[in-house]
This record gives sequence, structure tokens and C-alpha cells, in this order.
Amino acid sequence: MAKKKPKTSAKPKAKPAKRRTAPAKKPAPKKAAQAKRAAAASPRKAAAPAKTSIELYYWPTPNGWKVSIMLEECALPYVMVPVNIGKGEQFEPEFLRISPNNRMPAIVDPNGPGGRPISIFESGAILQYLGRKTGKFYPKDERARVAVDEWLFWQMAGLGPMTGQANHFLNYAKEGNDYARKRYTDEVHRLIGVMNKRLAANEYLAGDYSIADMACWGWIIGASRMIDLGLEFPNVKVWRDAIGKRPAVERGFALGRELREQQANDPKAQEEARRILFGQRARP
Ligand SMILES: N[C@@H](CCC(=O)N[C@@H](CS)C(=O)NCC(=O)O)C(=O)O
Repeated sequence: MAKKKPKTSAKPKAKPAKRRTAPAKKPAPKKAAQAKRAAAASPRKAAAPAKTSIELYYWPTPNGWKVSIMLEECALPYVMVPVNIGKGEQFEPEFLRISPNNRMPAIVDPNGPGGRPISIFESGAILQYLGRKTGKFYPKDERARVAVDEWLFWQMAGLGPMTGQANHFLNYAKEGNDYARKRYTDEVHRLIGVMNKRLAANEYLAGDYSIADMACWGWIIGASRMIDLGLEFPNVKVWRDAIGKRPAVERGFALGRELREQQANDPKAQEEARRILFGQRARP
């Protein structure tokens, strides 16, 4: 992950000023390299004043894109802190203090409730928080908000996990797993069918364009590799393409792409990533 100490921790009582002090243990060259990487990935944000920038702990995946897209849509200043999950950076104690589930994305907002820092893990919780904070893409009206929550939770509990499992069995654990492969690809097919019906009479999943659409979009990009949307689910294809053309979505989707590509082109790094990501059990 981040080769720097997070500016804040999950402990809400510590003073922000203290948390911003440079960590003595961290070697300066690594910090500089990381800052350079983050700046290269997102020059506009890197220039934002440190005191107001949200830290986005991130790796370019469908769950990461949800938050990079929301930050871009809201034009919030942020700094991207790479968490290389293929190298195991999600297990570093500094990151676990923010995200105890050893999963990215996570954010640290120096201007949280009451003007104090707050850290948040779980992409759905982050989207809701940013929606409440900015008043954007998450309606205040209770009925409209419930509709957004329905589709957001549908993604969190259904589309995301099922597509993730289907991808695992299709691409990483093919041998002798016919049952699992069928079970998860069927379920992805069913879920996208539900979405296709919803989008037959609605431009977006829940009223206006919202965090529910942002949450689903990256997963539909992934599912597009398994299913021919144009052939089977044309409404989802129209929705996917329209959202993909939004400039903020293009920027959020591009964030850190080069980091992922480096890894994809390195067979050794891929092997290490599989060893780290698969077969995780509780740690002491
Ligand atoms: N429910 C979590 C899921 C996050 C998640 O699964 N992140 C993956 C990458 S897409 C991760 O960090 N994996 C690291 C690991 O498996 O150790 C969320 O929506 O934030």
C-alpha cells in the first residue's frame, strides 16, 4: 500500500495535526516515488491542498472505481494512495487500522463530521457518506433515497460478489469446478436480466444518475467479458455505454490503470498476486 503513514487513523480522538507529521520510519525516496506515482495517476488531485484532500486508498478494480468515479463526479479534491493488493499491501498494519477487512477501497476524509477526520471502509458506506457530504448523486427525499439504497445494496450483495465468484471460477480455478462455474455464471446472467428489465423503462437504476449506477458500472464492465450484452441485454449495454462516456467516469476508470497493467504484464507478479489473494484464512 501506501508507502507513507496515513494522515489520519481510525482513532477519532487523535489530533489531526499530529497525524500529519511525517513518519520517521518511512524512507524518503519511497515516499517521493509514491507521491510521484499518485501525481502521475491524478495530477489534478495531487495539486489540491493537503488539508482538504480526501485520501483514497485504492487499486484499479470494480470496487475501487466506484469511489474514484464518485470523487471525480463530485469534483472533490483527493489524493490516491495505491494499495497494491497483488503484493499484499492490504495487510499492512497502517492500512488495517483504516480497513480492518483487508480490502480496498477506503478513504480518510480530514474534514469529517464535526470538522474532524474520519476513515471509512466498504465501498457502499463510502458512496453513501460522500453522497450525504456533498448532497450529490444521493437524494435527500426519503423515497428517492430508498430506491437508490435498494440498487446500491443489490450491487453490494448480488452483482458484485456473484460476478467476482464467476470471474474466479472462469479464469482462475477452471479445473474440476464445472458446478461452481455454472452456478455463478447463471446467477450473473439472472442478475443482469433483472437490471435489463429495470432499465427498459428507466434511464438509470434509481431515478436520476446516482451512486447506485456508479456502484454497478465497473461490475458490468467486468461482466461484459462473460456475456454479450448487445445480444442478450441491450438496455444494460445502452446504460453501460452512456455512463462510460461521462468525463468523470472516464477519469475515475483511468485512475491507476498503469499500475494494474504493470502487474498484468509480469507473470511473476501475477503468480505472487494469486498466492496472496486466494486461499486467505483468518490471521492471528
Ligand atoms: N465489500 C467490499 C469489497 C472490497 C474488495 O473485495 N476489494 C478487493 C479488490 S476488488 C480487495 O481489496 N481485495 C484484497 C484481498 O482480497 O486481499 C467493498 O465493497 O468495499
